[in-house]
Amino acid sequence: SNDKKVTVVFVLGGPGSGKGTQCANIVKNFGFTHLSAGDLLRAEIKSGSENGTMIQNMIKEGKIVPSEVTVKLLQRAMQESGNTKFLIDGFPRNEENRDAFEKVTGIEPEFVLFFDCSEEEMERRLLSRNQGRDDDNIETIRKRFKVFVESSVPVVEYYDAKFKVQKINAGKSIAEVFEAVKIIFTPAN
Ligand code: UP5
Ligand code: MG
Repeated sequence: SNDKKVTVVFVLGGPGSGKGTQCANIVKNFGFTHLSAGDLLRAEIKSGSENGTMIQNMIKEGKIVPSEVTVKLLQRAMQESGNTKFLIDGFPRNEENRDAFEKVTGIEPEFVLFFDCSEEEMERRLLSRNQGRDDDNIETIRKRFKVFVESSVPVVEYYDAKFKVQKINAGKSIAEVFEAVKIIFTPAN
């Protein structure tokens, strides 16, 4: 049938907090499929889609792409994966994203993994990443931080009020952060 139980964990945290890095570790150990909304949007730009130029301009400005675009990409990737367990990284970034995903897919997240990191540390990481991302320059980084505080933190607060947030101190080393992540994903018995 079409209604196998689907498990979704939203992975949130500021730009450079380590979402992608830790999701790769979780995949290796716990059998999830990792879907980075940002990676899906960047792939859409590369594919030459009709939305490509709009997406590219929004990413360059650190703005949040309309959810009809992002939700479609996520839904397609979920269907194509053949898996039932997903880490959705960097989404939902605002209330509109959250509402659209819930309405379109009918999925509520199991929990939200939230990587808490200082802006100083995130800025340091982003400026030394050197992967040629259009948005890893100081002007765009400042815009991304502002959008995170104004639009994405309220989403974390929404789930926190429902006791669904697992907060991790993401300012430590990659290995130390993963030790804390592992505890959350390891069944109690
Ligand atoms: N690093 C990682 N962990 C470390 C640690 N513990 N100690 C030291 N270094 C660490 O890590 C960043 C860098 O830090 C790497 O070099 C890593 O080695 C190192 P990474 O794991 O890549 O962090 P991540 O949180 O994934 O950072 P990213 O830059 O991807 O976060 P963003 O949330 O800014 O980017 P995303 O790709 O999600 O979105 C980009 C843009 O797309 C958004 O600004 C927006 O314009 C758009 N977007 C939407 O519009 N809608 C969406 O739904 C999603 C994105
Ligand atoms: Mg990322």
